[in-house]
Amino acid sequence: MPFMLPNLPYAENALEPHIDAKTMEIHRGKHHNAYVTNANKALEGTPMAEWSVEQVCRRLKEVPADKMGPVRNNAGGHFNHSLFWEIMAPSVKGGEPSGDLAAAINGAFGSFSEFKEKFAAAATGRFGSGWAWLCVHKGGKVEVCSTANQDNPLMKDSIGDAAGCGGTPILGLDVWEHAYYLNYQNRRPDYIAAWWNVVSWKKVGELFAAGK
Ligand code: MN3
Repeated sequence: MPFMLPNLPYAENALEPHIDAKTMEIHRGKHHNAYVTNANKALEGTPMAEWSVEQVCRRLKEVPADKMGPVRNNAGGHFNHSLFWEIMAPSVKGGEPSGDLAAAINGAFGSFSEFKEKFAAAATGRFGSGWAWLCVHKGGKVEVCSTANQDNPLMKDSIGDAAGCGGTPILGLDVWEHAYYLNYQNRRPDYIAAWWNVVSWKKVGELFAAGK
């Protein structure tokens, strides 16, 4: 099965005022759609065309060398954006993690607010385009990292340090300008501060439980 552009689990305007409908429309309908189309094109006729996008990211080094660049960028882009839509939700109003995830965050960073500072610093400090991540390692330890372009931590075996911490991403923030420029222009820190209002800690907690 080729990759498919996923539907949003909410309306395009549901994350307003923090993320506006026009940004959501272009971001998913144009940018994410292009990653899906180009990943399918690059993988066509290879054995990897049958793999899930997570498998493709984890086993990137098995992709034929002449397709490695396009697959890294576009399968990476597909995985990253699919996660991004899922970990946001309307009306969560800046909730907090609970249960085992809260305990893991407090254990790793001291407190939820210290975690947020560290994550925001990773997102703000990413020069150019990329992502900030909260990842879980086997055993349940959580870690913050950042990657450039459409790289992600699943690619650790194939791209080394460019994949950040190498855990399983459970929270990701897109800091490409296309994610915020219409509403926030150059003010990436304002976008990051507003984004906390739409993080679905329920979903992140599910991903933590599945990935630990
Ligand atoms: Mn994007």
